[in-house]
Amino acid sequence: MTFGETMAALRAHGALRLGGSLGLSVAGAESNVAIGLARLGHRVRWAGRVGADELGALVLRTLRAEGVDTDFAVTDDTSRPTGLLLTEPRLGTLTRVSYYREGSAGSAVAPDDVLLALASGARVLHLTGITPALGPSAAEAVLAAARAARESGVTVCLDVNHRSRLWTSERARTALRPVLDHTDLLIASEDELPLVHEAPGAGESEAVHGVLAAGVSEVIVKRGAHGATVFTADGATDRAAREVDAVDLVGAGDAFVAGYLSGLLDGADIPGRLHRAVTTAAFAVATRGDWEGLPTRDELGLFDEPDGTTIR
Ligand code: KDG
Repeated sequence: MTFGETMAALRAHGALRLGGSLGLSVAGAESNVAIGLARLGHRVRWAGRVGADELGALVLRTLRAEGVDTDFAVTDDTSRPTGLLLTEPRLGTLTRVSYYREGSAGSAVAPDDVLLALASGARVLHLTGITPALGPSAAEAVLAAARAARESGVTVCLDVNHRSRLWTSERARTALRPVLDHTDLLIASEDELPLVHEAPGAGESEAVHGVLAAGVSEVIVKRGAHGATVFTADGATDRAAREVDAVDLVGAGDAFVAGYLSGLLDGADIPGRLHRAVTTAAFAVATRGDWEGLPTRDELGLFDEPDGTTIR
């Protein structure tokens, strides 16, 4: 299960200040992971708050259509709206994101919302470092869920997912530190590692070993086009990325997480989880949208087909 803020997403085809048409979809790191897992055939629940508005209805309808369980999602009965995000492609695969999410329903997610959802059963709880940046009750919800999950033997996965538009590195470090005490799997990109390891100037290996020593059992470092490495007490496992023509990088990290957790839920070993993770990430990179191009289980093998194949 997972929870976080899912927003309406308006996607421009060019510079926003020039106007023109926008495509309406939904976006949220945790729901991207939920959709990725549902497409791969896993049972997955998303909790969180949406506004009592049409965009909230769009979020819930989209998640349900993708096979994600939204039974514990809350429609906020105050005037808080569903959050909004705008994206504009600026230069090749460089995308600019603008948020309209302050005071949103999603940012008001509270411990009770998510503890109920967790109590109905889960093998894995997936959290991101975006949620605690949204406000005090969202930060409490993350910590309470991580603690409750750990106590009941649910595997806790935390993706650092630093959003510098939402908070500073210092605030992120302070909020994530206690969550780390209840985390089994930590996922971070190379530049996010310093956020979870305090020693100033520490290199990657020192940071990873510090996190492992603090009780995290797997540290998964994402290296974008250079693949990923998983560190455990037994050593490191590297995996190259799959080669694709990149068209849209947004959502690639979430796709990676969906693939990794899918492998974990299937009982795959670390190389098997990494293989699935780089495959789902490659689908996200090669297609437009944060989650729209994610593969179903049947489609995972498409990457092994020769270029130019037509499936008839
Ligand atoms: O990882 C992609 C997400 O960034 C996107 O879907 C929106 O959750 C989002 C965020 O907060 O940026």
